[in-house]
Amino acid sequence: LSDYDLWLKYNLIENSELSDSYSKITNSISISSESEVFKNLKKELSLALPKILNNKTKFQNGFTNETTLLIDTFKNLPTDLKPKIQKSIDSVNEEGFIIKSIAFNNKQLTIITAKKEVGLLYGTFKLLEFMQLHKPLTDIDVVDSPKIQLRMLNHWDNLDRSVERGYAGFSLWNWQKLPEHIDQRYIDYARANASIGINATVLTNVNANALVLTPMYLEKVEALANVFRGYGIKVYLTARFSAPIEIGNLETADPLDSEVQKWWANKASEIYKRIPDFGGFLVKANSEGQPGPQNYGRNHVDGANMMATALEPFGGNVIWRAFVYSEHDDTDRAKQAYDEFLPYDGKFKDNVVVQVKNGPIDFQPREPFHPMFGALKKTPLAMEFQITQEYLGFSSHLVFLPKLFEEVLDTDTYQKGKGSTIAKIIDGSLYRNKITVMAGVSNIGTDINWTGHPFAQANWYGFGRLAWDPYISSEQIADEWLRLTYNTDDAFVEPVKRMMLTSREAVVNYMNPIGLHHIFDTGHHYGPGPWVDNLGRPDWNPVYYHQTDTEGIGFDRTTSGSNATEQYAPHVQDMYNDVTAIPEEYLLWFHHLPWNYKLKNGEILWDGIAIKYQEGVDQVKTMIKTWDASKSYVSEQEYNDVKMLLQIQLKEAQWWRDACLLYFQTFSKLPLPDKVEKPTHTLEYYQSLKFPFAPGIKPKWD
Ligand code: BDP
Repeated sequence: LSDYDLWLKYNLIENSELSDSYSKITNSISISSESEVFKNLKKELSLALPKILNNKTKFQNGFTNETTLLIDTFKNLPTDLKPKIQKSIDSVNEEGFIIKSIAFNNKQLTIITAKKEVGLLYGTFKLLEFMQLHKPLTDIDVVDSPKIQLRMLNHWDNLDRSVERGYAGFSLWNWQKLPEHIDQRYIDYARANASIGINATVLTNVNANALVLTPMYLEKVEALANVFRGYGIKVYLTARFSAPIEIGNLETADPLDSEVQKWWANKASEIYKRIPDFGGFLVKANSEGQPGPQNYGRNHVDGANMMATALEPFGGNVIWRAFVYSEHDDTDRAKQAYDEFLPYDGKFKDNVVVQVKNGPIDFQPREPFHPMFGALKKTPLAMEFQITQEYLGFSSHLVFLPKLFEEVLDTDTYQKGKGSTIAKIIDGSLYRNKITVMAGVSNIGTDINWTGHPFAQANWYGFGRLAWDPYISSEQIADEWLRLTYNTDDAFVEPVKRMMLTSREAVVNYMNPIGLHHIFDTGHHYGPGPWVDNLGRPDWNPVYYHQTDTEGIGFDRTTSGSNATEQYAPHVQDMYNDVTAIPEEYLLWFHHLPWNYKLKNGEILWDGIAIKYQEGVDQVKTMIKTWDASKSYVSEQEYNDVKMLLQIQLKEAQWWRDACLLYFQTFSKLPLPDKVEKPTHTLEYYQSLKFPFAPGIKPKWD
């Protein structure tokens, strides 16, 4: 099944001229080392080239041939070749690479070189990518480096192999068969990640189980780390704050207790004995019931720095999450993380990074950016995106997320004047922070196609590309992914690319238009539940977020309301506070407005909301048409798979539209505009819908 191969299809090139020119470049390959990384890049070439070019490749050490592909680290290149590359090599970082055609001693060389071996792996994948994209290679000159140091997947995988918010089957990690059995999946997972530059993986759920830190599991983690190392990927684990009690027999997990500190130091040293390049810990503390330093009257700095001290001798990092909101705090949930963390700016140790979700609530189809970005100037902040579609239709809906990621990364925080974009904060160029991280909550599982929806592969791919370079466009990503995955024919790529690029706005329109948010049904977060008002905490209820009444709709977060706007830079505050200046896509996030408020296009708010819901449905209908027209470019199975999923998406877009509009209408008491299709059921019907089963719910222990 080709779905399994992701974007590494290595389809045969039919154009013989192109194929011949590639063959000339690659039919003799010089490789000098037998290290793990070299073995892996050689394996990749041996797999890919015969498929792409339908011929055999010869590996040797040296370049006797007229044309040779020479793959070696810079320090191992022939001395008289080095000056030709010196300038380029000086300009790349430790993981960067160079691909260059050079005439040398009457031979034509194509050189892949780098400071470190991992760069050679990235360079090799790039060369193969260029071939699959049919780009010319004869005069190639590529100089490339990742702009972010840690390009990381966060798996929310439990030890029982269920995946929190996972919609693509079970966890890849087969703890029962590890360490002895190395599933081919682990290797293919590592290949896929390396091909897009992902270099770190957190194997376990942020709602952590301390057991993973016991020797029995560490042995298994070590086996995975041994596979991933050869692909440049470091392993991280989530650390449950109360582990010293649960698996260490201590009575406390107080970070200022010397026994606790010793326990973590010993644990770190035990882990590093097994995994010398272990990355460190990702920690969710004092959030949604997880234990943390506050249980002992301490704060985030006490907790994070204690773990950082334990990891420091080995070069490990603590990634401390900022996703906190307290049950004892009734301030607007959107404000709480900023309030809690701002006083700690500059107080964390050098090996601590604070990981912040892109928006202040929780991975909604659209949120304004998290106010912590740019506000903490002395603490490195990691971006946390969610690749798995918890609030975006799981793996049934086609939503191209790089469009969302790009919107966030391009946003200007104005925290250091105009041009203080989130991309510049994340890549460290704005505040010169030492550690830079972009994390994505993985959407991968045991499904044959890895991600449930075939197009969700593009979200994994796109996340990796943006973590490498947060400035590339979502359009470029869609274009490349389609060519690598399906077909290089422009007649296929252009319309399907447009379909992908509109899919994110479609989901916003049919779920949460004009700044609405968190109106999802309880627990599973799948369908609409704007009426839900009976959950334990006010800020778990949709009615808290849309604040609808007979007068109007929306959450007033301006100076007259919760004043969440004060957490942004003055320019952004002014824009968000001013109902005429705020981009309308954030309107109801920040403003409570009357039903007859006039939108920029002249529609009244009620009509505008209804028309957006309809537009979302219509966009899905267009997606279906586009896919139908693409039938001849993909296999029958690929065609049918996506076609069926799009039908689900249409049905559910209509469900969202009808359920939300019928509910809001009980307040607005206004008729639906003509353009909007009439609901097929009553509000009571939508309110009565129950899910017998939805995957990915939180585990029982928290
Ligand atoms: C929310 C999820 C929950 C996670 C939590 C987190 O609903 O399952 O545990 O975020 O990020 O989005 O910690």
